Amino acid sequence: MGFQTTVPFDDQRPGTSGLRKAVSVFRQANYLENFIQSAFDRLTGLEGATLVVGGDGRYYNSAAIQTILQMAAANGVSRAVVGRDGILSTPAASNLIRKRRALGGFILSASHNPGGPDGDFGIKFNGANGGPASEVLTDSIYARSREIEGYRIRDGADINLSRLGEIGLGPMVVEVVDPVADYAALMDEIFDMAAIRALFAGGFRMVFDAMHAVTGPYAREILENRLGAGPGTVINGIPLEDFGGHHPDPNLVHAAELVAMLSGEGAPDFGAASDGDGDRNMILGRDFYVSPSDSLAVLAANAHCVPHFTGGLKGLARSMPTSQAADRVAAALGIPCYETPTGWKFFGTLLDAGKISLCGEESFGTGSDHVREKDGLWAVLMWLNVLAARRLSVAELVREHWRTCGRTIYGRHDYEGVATEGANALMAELRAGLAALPGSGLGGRAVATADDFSYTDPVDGSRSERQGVRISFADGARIVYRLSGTGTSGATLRVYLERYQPDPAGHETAATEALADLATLAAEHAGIARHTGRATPDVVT
Ligand code: G16
Repeated sequence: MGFQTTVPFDDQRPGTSGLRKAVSVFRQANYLENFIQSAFDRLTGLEGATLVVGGDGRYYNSAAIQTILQMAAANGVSRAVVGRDGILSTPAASNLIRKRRALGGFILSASHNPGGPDGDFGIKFNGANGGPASEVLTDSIYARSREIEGYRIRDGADINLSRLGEIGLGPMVVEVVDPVADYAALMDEIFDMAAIRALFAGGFRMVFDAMHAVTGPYAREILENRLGAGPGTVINGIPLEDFGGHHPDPNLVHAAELVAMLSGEGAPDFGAASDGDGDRNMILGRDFYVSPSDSLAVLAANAHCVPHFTGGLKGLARSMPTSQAADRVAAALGIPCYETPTGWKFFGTLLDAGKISLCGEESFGTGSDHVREKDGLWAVLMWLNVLAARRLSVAELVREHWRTCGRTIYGRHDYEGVATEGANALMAELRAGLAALPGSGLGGRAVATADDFSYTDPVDGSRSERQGVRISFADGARIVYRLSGTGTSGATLRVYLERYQPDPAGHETAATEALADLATLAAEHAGIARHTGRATPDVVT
């Protein structure tokens, strides 16, 4: 055992989803150790506890895990459960924490951000419920990281993480487990696997793009081996340290290969993709894109087809910038719909308290009470189970939904890597102008309400302020502005646009066209070009 001195770091404040930085930042002397020891210092019950450790396999994953294990052993942890080769998707890690009644776990990933030596790395601590740590805990870890003077570490050789089984590491046992087994077993419990198998046996074809990220082995086992989807269903299925040089981000821009495969005559019936750590999802039908907001609404409306939900849904939740399509389903079902700040942790308290069964975000995240993270493959299986029960195509199912609940047309414009000063000035100006908006007109539209979203958690009473500027119009349209919490260079401005069409039949316009006026209005109102020097967004989804 050794005690090493360290230096406080002032840049270890976690963002929306843990600490995310360039690999070069993480590789500075003592940087990772500083964060891990700060977490250990702030956790209660560490002595004798079980910890889960794993990540998405990106560059620096293995080296970081070896350090964490030596530090865990030196800090009194009695068992570390690690995925083989250091691999665990984020939802699989959440499941393992819950199943093993662990104190929590470290999940190593920068999610959908690019990887490799010049890419990003990240780490977050998830607690005993399997979900991201509360803001109170992450703030306290951050505070500790600014005063810490040393860390405890064992001085030992790296251990072999490729062989399943138990290995002693000083006083601690390291248990290397199959990363897929427990997760696949959980999926078997939730879904009508026989119905999905019958769907594939009947000739239904799909493509799943694992984007050379963590879900490849999970998707092969579940879709190809267990459900009988044909070999080759999973593309880009081998996890690579640099994701093949791509952004492992399942959206229309970064999953362009999949989008092309799903278009035109002879295309498969269904397409899906997941991200770096396996918690995001994108859903496509033949020549048809399902926005994440619509996906949540359609799944909620059809959840009764899935064995896990036959007892009905307790409630729904969506992040504030996610469209209000889910609210309309909740109203029709007579159940509550909660609006939370961006960040999966806000769903955790609602799920733990049994207030909601399904939740989702516009940022390609959908999930339920089965774990405490969003879950990409689970969302794909939800769709497959619903399609198997309803025997409709993806497009037919969504259009049926629009006929019943109306169509909430949705789009997001991202301005990436803009100067932080300009982005902050833009938000400050928007905030300063909020009070004058309600009751006035903006671009010929009557403004109903305008505010900077704040949230009081209905379970633990915690308060989150300044979560994004939202302007709601009398006709149901909405513009939301917020700065991303997951970027690693400069600031990313996100502008979220939505319009409601109660009766879309016969005039189904493409979302970009239907939202064009609102997009211009949003850009002008915020002075985006003036503050950022950008005339157009980098990514439109
Ligand atoms: C993370 C959080 C999500 C959140 C997203 C927002 O996703 O887990 O709950 O919606 O960030 O990102 P931003 O702040 O950039 O809009 P992930 O998949 O990156 O872990």
